[in-house]
Amino acid sequence: MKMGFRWFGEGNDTVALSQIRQIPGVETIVWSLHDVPAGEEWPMDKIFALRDEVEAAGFNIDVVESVNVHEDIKLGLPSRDRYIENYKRTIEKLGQVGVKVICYNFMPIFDWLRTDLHKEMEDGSTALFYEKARIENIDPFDLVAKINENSALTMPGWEPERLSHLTSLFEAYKGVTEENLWENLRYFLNEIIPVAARHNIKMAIHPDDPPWSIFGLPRIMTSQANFRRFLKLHDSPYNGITLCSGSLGANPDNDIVAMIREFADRIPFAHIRNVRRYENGDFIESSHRTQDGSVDIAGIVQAYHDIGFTGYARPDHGRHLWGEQCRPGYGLYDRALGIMYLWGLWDAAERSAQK
Ligand code: CS2
Ligand code: MN
Repeated sequence: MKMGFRWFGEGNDTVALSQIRQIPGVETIVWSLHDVPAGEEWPMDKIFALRDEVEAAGFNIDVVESVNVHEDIKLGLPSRDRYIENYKRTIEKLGQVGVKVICYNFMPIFDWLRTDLHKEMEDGSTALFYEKARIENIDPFDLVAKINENSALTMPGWEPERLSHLTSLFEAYKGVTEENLWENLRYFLNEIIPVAARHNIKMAIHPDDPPWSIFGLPRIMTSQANFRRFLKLHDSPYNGITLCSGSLGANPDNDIVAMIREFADRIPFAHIRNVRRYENGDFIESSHRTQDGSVDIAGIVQAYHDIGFTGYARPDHGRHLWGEQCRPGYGLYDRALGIMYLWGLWDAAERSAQK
């Protein structure tokens, strides 16, 4: 297991590379060019600049998260071919600087969705929280209208300046079914995986977060059965998964350990984090420790050890501790604690395997 840490770039992250350097065992910076819009080709000079900065700080740039997929590709519009060409050129360029894994997702409109970015926990820390009932009966067009009337009703991802964009995207997704999304994903994979293979880059799709349909939008990367289907859509070692235990773990039906064992040779990248689920379907992103949440992190690390996992891992979101001001979910302290927990479990597994 190789350990990575997500970093959003100088001026875009409250955490410094020099701080990450002091977390034991971190070799890889998980990075992206966050200012390049989805669908555009990444400029080589920016890639070089990022590489030089990260390497000078003592890390490698093996993992990119994410190269985002333009909505027209997910929608299967004729304009997708142009964006797919750009995507391929970005893969080629990342191959030139030695990138090994590209994480991406195929979620319509929203990436991860939460209702509260700073929900207070019993110990005074805050964490990302999802309130199911608040999302469940929302008609997106209705919500847009309400926020237009009263901007205090906004939710993360629904900031007033995004509303007109959101409205047209929701229009575009009307009538798009899960089967359409599968077909559009297959088309995309058939185009990009051969390019990734030529450059020895493993593509690793991230699960949908939460792993169920929201606002009536189709979502397909949600379960073990669907990941099985995904891997068969384009059967290549370069077509893999970012197995995110926290995203998948929001649904109690998902057995992450079973997924690790079944998909063992197709997981180039692991996101390992916990989530505490409540009876009513709400969940909160608890500490990485098994006892603090509903996901068996100890069992997960043991399973990775058992399969001889040599891929990349990172702690995923963390809580906000000790008054830290940071990007929601991406502070220094809790992710650093998470890494030490993961290493502890890993080393214990290593010891017991040697006996
Ligand atoms: C999130 C996502 O759960 C997560 O890892 O932080 O933003 C994730 O990075 C993307 O969905 C990957 O494409
Ligand atoms: Mn994740």
